[in-house]
Amino acid sequence: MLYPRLNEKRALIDLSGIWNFRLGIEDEPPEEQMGAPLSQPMSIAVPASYNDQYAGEAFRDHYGWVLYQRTVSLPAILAGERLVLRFGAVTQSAKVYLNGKLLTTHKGGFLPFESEVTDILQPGDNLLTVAVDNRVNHSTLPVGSEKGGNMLSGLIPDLPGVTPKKQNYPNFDFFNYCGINRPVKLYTTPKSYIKDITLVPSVQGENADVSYCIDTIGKGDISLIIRDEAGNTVATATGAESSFVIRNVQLWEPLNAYLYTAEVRFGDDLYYEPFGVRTVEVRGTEFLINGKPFYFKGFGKHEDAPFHGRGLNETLNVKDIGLIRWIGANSFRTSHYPYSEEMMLLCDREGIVVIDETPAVGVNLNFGAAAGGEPKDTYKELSVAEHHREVIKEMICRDKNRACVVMWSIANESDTTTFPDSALEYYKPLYDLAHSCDPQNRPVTLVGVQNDFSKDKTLPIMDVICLNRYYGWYVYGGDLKAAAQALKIELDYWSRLGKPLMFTEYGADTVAGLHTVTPSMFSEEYQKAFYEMTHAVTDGYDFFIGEQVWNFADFATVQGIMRVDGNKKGIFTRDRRPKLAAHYFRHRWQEIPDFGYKNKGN
Ligand code: BDP
Repeated sequence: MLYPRLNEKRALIDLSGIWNFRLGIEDEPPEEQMGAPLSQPMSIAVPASYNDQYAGEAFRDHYGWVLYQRTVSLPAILAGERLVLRFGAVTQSAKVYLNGKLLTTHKGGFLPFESEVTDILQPGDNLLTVAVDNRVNHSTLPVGSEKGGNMLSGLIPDLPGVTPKKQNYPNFDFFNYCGINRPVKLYTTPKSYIKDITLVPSVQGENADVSYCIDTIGKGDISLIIRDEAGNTVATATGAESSFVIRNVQLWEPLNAYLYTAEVRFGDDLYYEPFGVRTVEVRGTEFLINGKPFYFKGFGKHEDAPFHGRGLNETLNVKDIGLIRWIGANSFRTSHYPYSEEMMLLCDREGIVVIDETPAVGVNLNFGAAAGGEPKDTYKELSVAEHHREVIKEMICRDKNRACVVMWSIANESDTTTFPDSALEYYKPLYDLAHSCDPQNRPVTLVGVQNDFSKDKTLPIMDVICLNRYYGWYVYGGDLKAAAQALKIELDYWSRLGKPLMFTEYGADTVAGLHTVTPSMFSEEYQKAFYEMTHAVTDGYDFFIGEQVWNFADFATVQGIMRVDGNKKGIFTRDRRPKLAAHYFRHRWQEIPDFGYKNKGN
């Protein structure tokens, strides 16, 4: 799916701003009300989560539906064009009404969707109403617990005479920020238009051979002009499916991005698609970018900030990329959902390496609050398989041309060991699907939870073994010696597999400003000692190809006894101040090259 862009042939109207808003109830609002202006509406900013925009539990802990509304009028100069209404992301699911009629629905809160409105928009004002449902349960991704209780607070007791408030019980450790989280845009195309562009670069010596496919609707001739960053034409091509050669290609490199632009014309339509040329390959125990063994230094992140919640915040995105450079990192994972298209485009420009993750988090009923009683076969109890396939397809379709994306993560911390055969049966087809959807055939992984790894049949089939490990925190907390021993036992186990392995999470909750002479849990000194211990072990393994710390910054979670004002495992605070460990990492990572850190045979 193409990102909406303004150019000589396409108009673009951003519908961001203050919309009318009303909190709804658990049940879906009746369809006949969708054509009427909201009575006594509140003001709400779009894009942003609604939860933190007003005080009170009604907002923060809202459960169920809310309504967003505004009028949209079409400038007469755009008459005759094809018109498309596009949502960057509405969390968790949306029903969109135009002038009271249902236009479209979308399930899943982290991927774009759009609808043609050419014959639906009337001259003058049109009433746009978006009904948004924030409920998470056994059929959504991320997964919500259905028994009550969240992963941080245990099960809610069922006592006669007590009526616990209706709320979401996220089976995941981040606040369920909801609403119109990404921009809403109206754009035009000519009647015959470019629907999608796929670019697949390969490198032959000094040159790049780029095969492409242009998906169009209607009639017209297709031509491509490829320009370098200075605007010089470096290649041309014609036809819907073919290839072109870029001589003396300038590669997209980590932290040293170079982007070409494909100027695609089809009949009267035009689209400029930026793209980088780089290769990605897993060979033996190495992860190669442009044929060189890459070492991941970076973070698991979140889209999370005060006031905006999970809403698009481009200032914060720029700030975070700046801090990633400052600290000497080169990469992050979009834990635990696909991030905004704006962030992905920024990473393409800035040379930040990304592991792109689906919203499949919480697919684990033997963990956190969902746990307890007899072990459950997660894959028999949840009904997320079809939706899981959809989010893999939608994410890869959206991000397939992004050079920054070097690997797909199809899920975070699923249960792969309680019923190992069920897990394998569930994930093998999803692994194959991700490969078959990606024209660039990037590596595919599933991020593994701390578990009885010797029982796991699913992680070993992945292209890279990605582990979230908390030796020294949830396991052997406060005993870093034992933690180091346990970590070593596990790495010895995995080293026999012959695949590259990296940490996609490891970390310790740390209260900024809490200092102790003798490192103890929650202090800044302990966080640093935790990382020193881990690296003393991981640096000894050649097949260990990356360290992504949990988390880049402190972030909001649901309330619970394990969290004081959110998750505090950030290397930066929520307002992006460095903790002690930030300076430790800056020192360490500036010494570790992006390529060749684990040279074989050393
Ligand atoms: C892992 C999850 C992550 C949590 C983290 C933690 O993948 O979302 O925030 O642990 O407990 O289980 O801090």
